[in-house]
Parts: sequence; structure tokens; C-alpha cells
Amino acid sequence: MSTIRMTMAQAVVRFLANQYVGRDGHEQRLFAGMWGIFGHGNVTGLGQALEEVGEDLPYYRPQNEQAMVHTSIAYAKMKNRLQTFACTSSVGPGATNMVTGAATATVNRLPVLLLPGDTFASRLPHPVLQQLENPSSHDLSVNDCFRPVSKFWDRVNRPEQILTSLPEAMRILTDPAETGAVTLAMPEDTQTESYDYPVRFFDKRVHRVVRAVAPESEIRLAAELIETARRPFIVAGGGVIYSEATAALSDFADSLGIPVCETQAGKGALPWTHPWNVGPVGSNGGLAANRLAADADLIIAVGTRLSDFTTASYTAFQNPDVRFLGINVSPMDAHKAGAFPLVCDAREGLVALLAALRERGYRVDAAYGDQVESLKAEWNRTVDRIRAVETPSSLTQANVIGLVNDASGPRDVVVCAAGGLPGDLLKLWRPVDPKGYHLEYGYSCMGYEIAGGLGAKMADPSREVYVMVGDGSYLMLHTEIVTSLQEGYKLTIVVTDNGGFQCIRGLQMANGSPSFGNELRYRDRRTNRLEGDYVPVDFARNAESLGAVAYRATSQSELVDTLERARGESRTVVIHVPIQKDARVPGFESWWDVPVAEVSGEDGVQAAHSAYEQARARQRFLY
Ligand SMILES: Cc1ncc(C[n+]2csc(CCOP(=O)(O)OP(=O)(O)O)c2C)c(N)n1
Ligand SMILES: [Mg+2]
Repeated sequence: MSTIRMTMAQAVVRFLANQYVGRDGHEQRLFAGMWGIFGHGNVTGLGQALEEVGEDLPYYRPQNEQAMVHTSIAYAKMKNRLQTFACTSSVGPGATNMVTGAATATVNRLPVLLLPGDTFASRLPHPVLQQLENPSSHDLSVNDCFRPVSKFWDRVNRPEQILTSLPEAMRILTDPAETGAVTLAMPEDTQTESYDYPVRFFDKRVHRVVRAVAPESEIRLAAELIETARRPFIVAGGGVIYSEATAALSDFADSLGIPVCETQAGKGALPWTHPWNVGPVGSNGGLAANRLAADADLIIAVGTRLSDFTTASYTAFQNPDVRFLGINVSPMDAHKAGAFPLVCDAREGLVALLAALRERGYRVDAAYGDQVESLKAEWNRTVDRIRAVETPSSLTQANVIGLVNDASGPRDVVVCAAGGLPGDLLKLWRPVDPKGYHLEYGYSCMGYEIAGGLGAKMADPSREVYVMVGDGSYLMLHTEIVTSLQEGYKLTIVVTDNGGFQCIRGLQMANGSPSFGNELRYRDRRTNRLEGDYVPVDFARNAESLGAVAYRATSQSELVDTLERARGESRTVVIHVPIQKDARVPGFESWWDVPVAEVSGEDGVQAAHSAYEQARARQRFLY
């Protein structure tokens, strides 16, 4: 067997550069490159190896380790999970900065390979700079924090361990049911140690992403279940988009007369104009989908993890006889809500089911279709009304969403993650392309927005990327603006500034408390609370100082004008839009479970607790 002597880090890099993914006859590299911030723990190991390997595995430098993980998974999301990045960090804080990114990846089932530097496998110089010593075990480091947020975790204490660790890591990353963050902790001395690696280890490998099919017997039973339904209702999740099942879903809905609602990850699966697309469901859902969900007798849940925002904390489905059919590559998701499970690829499942139902001549009663049509028309009018600008000199967030949507092209992408924007976008944005609506609403991580926008743009530079971000999220993490300029990827970033964490303040006040701790205000020394004037952050000047093109737009005409100018720019643009602080998009016959104090000296809280108990009466265990 021929071997080649390399350091462990050199071998890792060489191996990663030779991994490919194949699905439906298309093949591409699994890794578009490696992000990394160097320090001790990776600069002389992986850093040296990356420099030597050159363009076979391009290196990118971000400003923040958490952000580089967001960028990587946003890229993977745009690529339908068929491509991602690896991320390397130094030991200690560089590594733990990635933990939040790892959780974001794993919650959203998006692949990313994390290679945090670790302290010495030899232990000789311990404690090293940035090492957290554990008095009960020398086999623990801060990298053990990645265990619960990773789908696979290993510490590579000897150079030959990668011969088994890396193939397993690739298996998890490329398996649509298992994918998420994979963490291989890399002790800094081991990275630099050499070994005679078999040359064959570095041969090109194509990881086949096979579309899992359900056995015919299960398809038949599922078809029989649908046949008994008079008011079936499809929930389209992110899995529909990842498996490129959008045409199959459209066919399925059209042919059978079944309405389709959308989750945050699934929005865009059908264009908003599709006759069977009844819009968003759940806590942030619209009128049409929420009414249909309440009466549905069969929920066909396709590629969704049925989060509380989708199920309205299990108040969305009020038909006492409601049943679930789960179509999902992940058995855990397919079985949720006591569903009849079809553990398979979304496209395969929908195509097979449609064939079976066609054979049986099944189609839902036309009266149901009439109801769908009129509810959809009513919902469209509602969205028009909420988006319409009433006071051109003082915009609401809903107005801004409408104007950005109107200024964007059909293939453009909107990116968002946290605050009040995701709920408003779910209701009001009108996508026409399956990749046009990019929401990280699994972990809803403040700080994902700009870093994620960069990943989306890198994945498809032919599209304009609109990052919509609240002032709170912007202040938490906006420094990847610099990376977007450094790498030449243009973003259009719209900052909706309402003076703080207004969605949380709204939640707080709707539950009986006075405003407390959520606004960006000076401390009032008399009350010792944050109740003074608003802190006047100039987001445009902040962005300008980083090198971006920056505007401030306060009125409708200014925003329309700056969005037009932004289209013509070649580098990142930031538009600061002050918005009305208390103007909110209403809810539509839905609810979200946020527990309220059972006892309190405040009347408002007591009243809110009674209302909470009443609302809970609609909650049901579905099993
Ligand atoms: C990392 C992180 N910390 C805390 C939260 C909880 N949280 C959700 S939204 C929000 C406020 C966001 O403020 P902003 O971006 O200004 O949006 P707004 O609420 O004003 O719409 C907070 C604190 C979160 N989602 N992510
Ligand atoms: Mg805000």
C-alpha cells in the first residue's frame, strides 16, 4: 500500500478538498472552502496546511467565529444542503464562539464541519493560554460544549484517527436525515504531527445523496388515509425545498384539490400566486391557512419539524378527529403528532402518493376548493391592506417589507432570522422563487442576518440579496459587512430601527407588564430605569465607517429612491430606516405559548395569567 507522509492538518485539508456530493446525476464539491480565524491552536496546524493546499480548498477570513458558521450554513441552505464550508478556530474563545453557530446549524438541519483547535493531546505544557482547566478530568476541554449541539463529535488525539473520523463526519453531513453541525476537535499538537497516510484515502469520493423511497405497502396505507379525508391540508416545510419537491407539491395540490400552507422554512415552495397556496400557518400565520387548519381532518406534514410556531403551540388543529400523515426523511419528524409516518424523500413520497391516489380517482369535494379560493382572496386583500402606506412620512415595518418586496426582482433573496421581522415577513413577503425567502427561524439567532446574507450571496452571486435586520440584531452582530466588502459580495441591508427589542417589549406588555428593559434608551437616573431618551444610533454612519454605501430613508419616497440606487451599486449598501415603534402587524386567530407568572402583585400580570389559562384550554396533545 503506498503511503504519503503528511501532518494530520495537511491530511484533513487534502481529504476535504476531494469530497464530492452527487444527487440526481449532478456532482459538486462538498466543501466550497474553509472559513477560519487563526490563533494558537490552528495557525501553525490547519493554517499552515491551508496555505500550502491553496485553491484546492479556498480559505476565507471572517470577523467573528459565530458569524462564519452562520455564513456557512446560509450557503448550505441556498445549495439545498449539497454544499457547505468547513470552519477552523483557535483554542478557547475562538472555539466557543462557534457553539451558537453549531446549534443554529443543528436545529435547522444544515450541514457544517467545525474544526475547533483544542489543547495539547500530550498535556505537557498545560495549562496553556485560553485553557479552562477541569479539576475532575484532564480529558475535558471547552470543546466538549459542542457535544449536545453536534450531530457527530470526536476529538482527534492521534493523527491516524482521521482515517475513521472523517469518513463518518462526511456520512453525517451528507445524510439529509442526520445532517447538522459536525465537530472534530483538533488538539494543536496533533494537527502538526505526521503519519504515513494511505494515498487512497485522498482519492475523490462522491457521497451519494439517495432519495429514500417508502415501501409500496406504506404508500398504499397512506393513500387510504388520504382517501378518507374530506378536508385534507398540507403543511409545506423546508424539506420540500431542500429535496426540490416544489413541482411535485404543486402537481399534488392541483391534481387532488388540497390546499397548501407554508412554514418559515417552507415559504416559497409554491409561489404566492399559486391557487392552492393559502399562505402561512400558525402563530404568525394568516387568516386563510389558520381557518383551514382549525377544521382540517387530515394534516399532511411534508418536510416540516412542526415547531411551535407552525402548530400554534398545538392549538392550530381543532378538529376533534384530526389525523396526521408525516412525510419526512427524518423518522423523528415523520412520527410527530402521532402521524402515520412515511419516512422518505419529500419528492419521492409526493409522486408515489399522487400516483396511488390518481389510480383510485380521489379528488377532494369542489366545495372545499371554493372555500379555499375565497379565503385566499380575502388573505391577499388583507396583505395588500397591511402593506399599504398610510403615512408616507413615517413608515411601519409592514410598509418597509412591502416596499423592499416591490423593489426586488423575482429571483432575489430576502434573508432574516430574529425580532419582529420574521413574523411580519412570513405574513407579508410574496416569494415567487423557492430560494427567494431565506429565514433562519429554527434557532432564530440574532446576528445570523448579515452573516447569513453573505453566505446566500456567495452561493448564488447572480441574485440580489436583501438582508432585513432589526436595530437590535444589527447591534449584536453586523461586522460581516466588512467581510462582504473584503470578498466583493454585495448585500443590500435594510435596518428597521424601532429603538430596541420591540417585539419582546410587545410580548412583555401584551402579558400585563409595563415596558421594562427592552428599549435602547438612556438610563433615567431618577427611576434608575432605561426610560430616558432613545440612544440615537446612526446606523448609516456606522455602516459607512466600515466601508459600505450608506443611506438613511425615513419616508416612502426616500426608501423607494434609495432601494433603486442600491440596485445600481456594486458594493454592500446599508439603508437605515427609522420605523414607527408601536405599529404591529396583528395576529390572525392564532396563539403562541409563552407562560405567564401564576402569581404577581401586578393587576396586569394577574389578568394576563387568567387569559393565558383560557387560551391553554385550546391546546391539545396529538399522539
Ligand atoms: C442571540 C439571541 N439573543 C436573544 C434573542 C431573543 N430575542 C428575540 S428577538 C429580540 C429582539 C430583537 O430586536 P430587534 O432586532 O431590534 O427587532 P425588533 O424586536 O425590534 O423587531 C430578542 C432579544 C434571540 N432571538 N437571539
Ligand atoms: Mg428593534
